[in-house]
Amino acid sequence: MLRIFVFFFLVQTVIFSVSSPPVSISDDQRIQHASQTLNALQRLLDFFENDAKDINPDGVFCLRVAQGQLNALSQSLDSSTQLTDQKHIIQSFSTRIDRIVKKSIQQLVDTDSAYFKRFSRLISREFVVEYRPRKLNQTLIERNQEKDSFFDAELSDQCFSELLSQMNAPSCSISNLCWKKMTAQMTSSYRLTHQLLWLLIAQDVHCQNADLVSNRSYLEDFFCANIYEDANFNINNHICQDLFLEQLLLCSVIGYEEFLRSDWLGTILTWQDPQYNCFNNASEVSISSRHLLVEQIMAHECLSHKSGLAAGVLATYARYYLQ
Ligand SMILES: *[C@@H]1O[C@H](CO)[C@@H](O)[C@H](O)[C@H]1NC(C)=O
Ligand SMILES: *[C@@H]1O[C@H](CO)[C@@H](O)[C@H](O)[C@H]1NC(C)=O
Ligand SMILES: CC(=O)N[C@H]1CO[C@H](CO)[C@@H](O)[C@@H]1O
Repeated sequence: MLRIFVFFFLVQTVIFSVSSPPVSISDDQRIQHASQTLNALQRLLDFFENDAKDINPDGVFCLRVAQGQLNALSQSLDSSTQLTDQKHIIQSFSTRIDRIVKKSIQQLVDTDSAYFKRFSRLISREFVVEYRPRKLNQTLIERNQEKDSFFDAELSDQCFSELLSQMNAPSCSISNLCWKKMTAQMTSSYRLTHQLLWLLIAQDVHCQNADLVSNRSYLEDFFCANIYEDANFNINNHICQDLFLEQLLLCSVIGYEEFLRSDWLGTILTWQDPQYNCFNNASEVSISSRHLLVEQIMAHECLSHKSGLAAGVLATYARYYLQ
């Protein structure tokens, strides 16, 4: 309680000094939500810092996504006339993530070589995608149809590798198989989120493939309209917390702000372990294979991927409230 109060106090009066008095209740609420979010993120980073050696590549990747969001927020605060991050808290969180990730990468180099090597370029730096605030397009929702949730992890990894091997290359080729699988309709669950993730990774590695560039905006609209339906179902039925966090993270980092609902934030905050500050609930976990976005159990039954996703989600909410 004290801690929340202290942080809240800092956020309101020191870190984010508002140049003019808040004009509406909603400005006030925004600051309040942001302080709750940053407080939760700070505790989560405490957890990661204490157990950095046990974070798997998937958890590291999510922390890089969180870092990208924090860096973008920090830049926007630097040029803001309304809010000032006087103690550079946002930048210090980003620096902290960098330190945590470097520690865990040192460990991964030794213990997880093949899988780690495949994705080492992806997690060597912050993850950056364009944030463009936009609305969901309801007409793109595929209703009352049988969807395919089968997730072929090997194929998915292969298509991610295809992109990563062309990082910053002047031209970028995509195999027919990957294009077909990664843009297929009528999919759901992790299969669907990984189709979107593939698009985001393409952007992060600056893949300038013509088909991809001309269809990106439509595909993002299509994926996120359907992911929203899926996410809403999961949270309303109290199932699949990890999948829900992944759905929220991937669509919100590119600007589908309808995902950043304050009632959803409230629910997510209740999932954080009050003692260990991580995200756990191992009853949901199925550790099938070592492919991108798989789970690993850390100290105190904490979950690496789920806690990483939560870090990304909290950073994205903070950006949304403060930028
Ligand atoms: C929504 O998607 C439909 C179908 O692709 C398209 O015709 C329409 O222009 C889109 N609406 C918006 C607002 O983008
Ligand atoms: C753990 O996950 C299960 C299945 O998703 C869910 O029903 C349960 O409420 C969760 N428990 C907590 C404490 O969140
Ligand atoms: C391969 C593919 O689906 N390409 C489409 C990309 O978008 C253009 C224009 O929007 C379409 O004409 C292509 O068919």
